[in-house]
Amino acid sequence: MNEFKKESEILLKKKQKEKKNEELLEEKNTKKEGIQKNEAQQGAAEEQGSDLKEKLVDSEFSIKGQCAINLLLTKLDIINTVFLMNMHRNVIQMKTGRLKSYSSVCKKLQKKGLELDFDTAVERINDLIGVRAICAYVDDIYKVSELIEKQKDIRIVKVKDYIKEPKKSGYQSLHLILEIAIAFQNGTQWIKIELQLRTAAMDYWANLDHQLRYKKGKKEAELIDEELRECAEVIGNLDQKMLEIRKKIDNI
Ligand code: 0O2
Repeated sequence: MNEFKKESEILLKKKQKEKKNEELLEEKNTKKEGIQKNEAQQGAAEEQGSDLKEKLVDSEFSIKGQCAINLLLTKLDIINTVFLMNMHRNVIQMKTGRLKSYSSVCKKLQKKGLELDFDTAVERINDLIGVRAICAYVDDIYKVSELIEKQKDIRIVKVKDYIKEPKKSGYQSLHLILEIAIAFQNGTQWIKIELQLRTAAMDYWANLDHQLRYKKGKKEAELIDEELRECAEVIGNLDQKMLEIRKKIDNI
């Protein structure tokens, strides 16, 4: 009897193991199918947007976009130099510019439920052309923004102050959606460009959050999301504290 019980237990364990393996295999295949489906959808969408690619990449638009980036970067350089002369410190610690990649444009249009065409992209996406400047302190962000707003060859389209009102994710930055005048072959052209201004601490946070955004939808990501929200609050408080200390030092 005991012998029989032992054999039944072994058989039961074997069956359980086989079932678990089958479940694992099924889960793996479903995941693979999901990835393949997403890739196929993305591929089809990008195919549909071939006119978009032609006009966006290596095009007149990208040349003008690069000019707008260079011009704004130079303006930021000048602003920093003026502050350096007056305050003896670098207000802008780092700056970069980029043209949004074709696949990011497709993803953003799809996310907004828009047609994959060039005119829609130019009209509805603010950051096709973008510059990011990292400032030392929160008040520096507003000083730089004030000087940018005063420039005669810059028009302010929209200001999004995610420092005063952080996003639900915890994201903090000041976004200026601008139009900048470029002297081109047949006269002046106004090019839309987004300037993101943030502190080094906000940038540190945003870079990590950006990595997580590619993993959204997974269970672990939700928990990390919450942790990141908490960190954003700590970073906001830290930026304020650092600013208070700097002001005290300025007054010595
Ligand atoms: P990527 O890959 O960084 O370029 P709207 O202008 O209102 O129609 P949009 O463009 O989503 O919609 O505006 P929003 O929310 O101001 O975001 C513009 C950009 O700010 C984003 O571009 C990001 O670069 C950055 N951003 C906004 N929210 C977050 C956030 O929660 N976390 C991080 N890390 N960055 C954020 P993209 O194209 O979404 O992304």
